[in-house]
Amino acid sequence: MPRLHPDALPDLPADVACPRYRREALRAGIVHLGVGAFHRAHVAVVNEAALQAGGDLCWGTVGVSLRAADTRDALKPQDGLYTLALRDVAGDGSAWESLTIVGNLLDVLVAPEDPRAVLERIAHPDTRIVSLTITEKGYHHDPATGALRQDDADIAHDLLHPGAPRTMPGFIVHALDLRRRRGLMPVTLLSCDNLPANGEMLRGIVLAFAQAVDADLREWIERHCTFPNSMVDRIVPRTTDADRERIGARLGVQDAWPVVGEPFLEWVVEDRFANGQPDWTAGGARFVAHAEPFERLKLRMVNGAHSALAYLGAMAGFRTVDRAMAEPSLRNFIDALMRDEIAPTLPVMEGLDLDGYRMRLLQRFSNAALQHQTRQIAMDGSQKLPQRLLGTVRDRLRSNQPIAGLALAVAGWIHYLRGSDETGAPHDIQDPLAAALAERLAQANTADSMQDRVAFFTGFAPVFGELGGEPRFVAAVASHMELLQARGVLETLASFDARAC
Ligand code: CS2
Repeated sequence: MPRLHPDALPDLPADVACPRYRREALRAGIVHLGVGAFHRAHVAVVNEAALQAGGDLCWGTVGVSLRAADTRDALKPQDGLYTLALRDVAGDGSAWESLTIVGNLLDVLVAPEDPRAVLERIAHPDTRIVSLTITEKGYHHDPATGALRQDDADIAHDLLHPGAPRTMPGFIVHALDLRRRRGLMPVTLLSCDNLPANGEMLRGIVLAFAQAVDADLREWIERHCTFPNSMVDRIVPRTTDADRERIGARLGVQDAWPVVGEPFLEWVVEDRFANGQPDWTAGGARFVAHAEPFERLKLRMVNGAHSALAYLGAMAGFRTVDRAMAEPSLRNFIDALMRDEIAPTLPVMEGLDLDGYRMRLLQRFSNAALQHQTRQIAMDGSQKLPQRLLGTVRDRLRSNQPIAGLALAVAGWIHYLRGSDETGAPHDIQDPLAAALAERLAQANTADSMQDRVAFFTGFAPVFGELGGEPRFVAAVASHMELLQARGVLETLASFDARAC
């Protein structure tokens, strides 16, 4: 089968949407770090809509992979074109899919192959926005406090090697230094990761790194660059070979790396750009003055519930989120967790129908056309739990409210860390802190009582902060751990009492 390529566009089926703007005239106003599936199914798609609506052709994108060459290798022969497949289940239970060819990715740079090219791209006069989806661990921060980990070996490397960095802070700060020295315009640094106050956090990390490089540079960045907070939402499972085959068959050409997502999309961005921005409202984005309430809503409801479902679901042997949702006890638990424990901690937001938001989420999680793997969401728990579940726990402890469901979700993570599900199937613990967590767990398990084990484990400050010293939290997690270990997830859920802790 021939490859997807600009020359193949005229012959694609009529129901496949294709770029209508003059692609050959696009310039790269955006450099995107972390050009994975999420970016290609979210930010790039909204950006594409702005171009399709007649937006300025200065807003093409150069993507950067901070680690692997696979995305570049897949997309280069396709001249950067790829397919977005939006999937859902129709009323009759059959899966449907709409296909769009996305064209605003002009090039993909692979940072380890040529770090200088990445620095020069960020320092290019055309570059006006540097956006990021590098996942939580790409920030090299302490998950509990959000501060840059100065003890991190790669950060130490990047401070010493301005011409060949490895990390996001290294690339951004050293490239901004080039811009400053060359008298170029500042840029907007736009985090699109699932972190609370992601722009503020990115700012803190970039400024801390810059301070260690040169205090004047820090001041230049602080004065001229902006770091808007943003909330991003779309479920994007990992692309499978089955997706590649099905999409290729429909296109009549082979796409080596299409991306698959749900139809739902939200993007709320603070309107603080240092050097202009595309009209992303054409693709459904909203510009607001303060994104933090939206971020909190999303991280706690969508991601908090998602992680709870992933750990408990995976341990009960459910491979996909929709299968886990088809188990009534899990669905009811997730619904109750959102309604009774998470929603009451959220700020009042004008025009938000929180019940409707929750019902919609239950539907989104039940989308069987996505085949979203519970293990994919279970990854990197140490980086995800603080903003997804533990902030909510803290708020509820402070106002003396029950935390039984949240504690069960946290217990689900600890249960998952044992490395095999309840059917005996093993799973890898993929987490940047995996070694430290394994050590902590092994030591915890030498204690006599479950209470002491959980107290020791949750004493791990990089994840739990001070929470390990909260007797109510420890007792609640310990009582669920007893049940999970003795009887498993489904029986624990059957006897779950929301008022118990
Ligand atoms: C998921 C998110 O993998 C995960 O941790 O919870 O990627 C989730 O699908 C998105 O944030 C939804 O917007």
